[in-house]
Amino acid sequence: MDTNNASVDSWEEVILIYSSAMKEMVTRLEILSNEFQHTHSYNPIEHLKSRLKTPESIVKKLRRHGYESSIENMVTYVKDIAGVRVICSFTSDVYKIAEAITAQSDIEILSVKDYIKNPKPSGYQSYHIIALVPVYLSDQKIDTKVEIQIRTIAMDFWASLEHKINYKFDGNVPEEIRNQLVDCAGRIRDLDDRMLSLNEEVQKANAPGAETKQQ
Ligand code: 0O2
Repeated sequence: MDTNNASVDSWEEVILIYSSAMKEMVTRLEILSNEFQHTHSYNPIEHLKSRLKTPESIVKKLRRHGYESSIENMVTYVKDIAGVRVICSFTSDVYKIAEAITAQSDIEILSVKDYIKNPKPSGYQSYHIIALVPVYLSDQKIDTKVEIQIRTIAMDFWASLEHKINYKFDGNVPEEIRNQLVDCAGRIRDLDDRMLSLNEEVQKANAPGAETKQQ
């Protein structure tokens, strides 16, 4: 990244804007979470994490895609400078949250990648949205990109271990371990499906009038 004074100033400004967009998205998700809890006595969000991409990681990504390190390139080509991760209990919750965020009229959805329906060859499963969130400054509105990754606890468990393994092997994970990870991802999918069915059965059994119907 350029380090002359003018650039450092705009770097700080850029980070302020991304950090504001990230906070805004977290607040929107917290509101949804509270509303679900209040209205349905049920919360589809287990927890939320947010992070700003480090300068090193931004530079690495730009290099990987063949771009020079500049603020302009970073704003144009790095779509996950501001990232929010939403961890849900069940796969159905992932889609509920995605739908609720997508429906917000002042958010523009730039792209959606459904790695749950179409997992990556690595086995990675998650639902990704790149959204433009309006950030209101004193004299202007800046639409800012935020990446939202939504997945289940089990998918997150897999992704975090796979990330650590990749880091340990510097990206060159031996084939045997890669195959095991793909196998684990399949088991996680089965587990998520079973947990969802189990939860639906319990919901049905506890629904008003269920006992009389069963008798
Ligand atoms: P980090 O360190 O998490 O920020 P892009 O590379 O973003 O320009 P791409 O590859 O189409 O374009 O984006 P994609 O597939 O939506 O992936 C974006 C992010 O998803 C990654 O960001 C990871 O966080 C996560 N991800 C994607 N594939 C995998 C995977 O196979 N395993 C794990 N553990 N995470 C994955 P970064 O910047 O690559 O990494």
